[in-house]
Amino acid sequence: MSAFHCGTAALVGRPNTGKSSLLNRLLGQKVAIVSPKPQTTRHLVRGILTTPDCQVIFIDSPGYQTRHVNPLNRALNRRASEAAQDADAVLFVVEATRFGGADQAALARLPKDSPIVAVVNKVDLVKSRDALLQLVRKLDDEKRFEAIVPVSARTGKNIPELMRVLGEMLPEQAAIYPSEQLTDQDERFFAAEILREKLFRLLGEELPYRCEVVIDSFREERSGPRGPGLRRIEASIWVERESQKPILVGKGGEKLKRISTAARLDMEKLFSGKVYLGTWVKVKDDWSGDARFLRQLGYG
Ligand SMILES: Nc1nc2c(ncn2[C@@H]2O[C@H](COP(=O)(O)OP(=O)(O)OP(=O)(O)O)[C@@H](O)[C@H]2O)c(=O)[nH]1
Ligand SMILES: [Mg+2]
Repeated sequence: MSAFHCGTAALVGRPNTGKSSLLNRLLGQKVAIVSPKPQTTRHLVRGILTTPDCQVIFIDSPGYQTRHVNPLNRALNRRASEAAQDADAVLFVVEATRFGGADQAALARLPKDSPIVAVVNKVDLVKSRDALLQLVRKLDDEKRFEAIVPVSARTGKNIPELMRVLGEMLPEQAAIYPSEQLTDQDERFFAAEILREKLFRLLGEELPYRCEVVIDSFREERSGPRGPGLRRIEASIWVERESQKPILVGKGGEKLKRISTAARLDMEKLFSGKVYLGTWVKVKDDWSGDARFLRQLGYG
């Protein structure tokens, strides 16, 4: 019988390459938020996958970016670097349709001695085999990768091959977590993430970047004879200007209601129970440039 492998694997790369989608596909369940907009991920999200051969603790990270650099962006880049630094293996995720300067900048930030797999995601979008081969060759020229694995988070193509390659790169040791455990982060964390995903999906191009979610209270009522307990969640959505508030709230509160309802339904699915979600919109001038406020939010 071959030895069991267990360790951490960081998902890194420039924004929007599909790191979070890939984590969800690998786990077979949605834990990381996803949107068509770049810079959706702001927190390190941990997802645990146990197979008969290995246990991988995946760490999804914010896309490394060089544009619009403010204190928030710098904190996010730091987080991505830390995730790579601390991991046993790195999954460097690029899009199958391009490998450019932004990818190279992200690659240059990775620790010199980490084992790295280049994950070429979104192969479902590739029209010609030649174009894909060319991209793989370009990656190979970097001479940084233990392996180059084309996959699709959308269709699931080649995910077992990625797991096979990755498992062998992790240290030989027993599992750290019970095999059924999906994450070690709490429901409060995921509640904030789910609400932030809805802001990214249901607001325009700019406003999501001006929003931050803070869970002010999370209480689980005991289950009783009338059924399982209700989770009572109160959340603040911070925006940067008074003028952004009415856009987020919408006419007659309609927009905020849509956002809150979508978030509540997703929370109920993930937590397998009823949720009451109260949301308040608050203003903190230019919060994404305010180092003190960022520290309070945990951006360190
Ligand atoms: N066609 C296709 N689209 C994908 C695939 N994987 C992800 N996407 C889409 O790419 C977009 C970005 O996906 P995310 O998973 O949020 O990307 P990310 O790398 O986590 O982005 P950041 O957190 O912003 O760095 C979303 O619209 C996804 O639906 C794939 O395999 N094929
Ligand atoms: Mg992401």
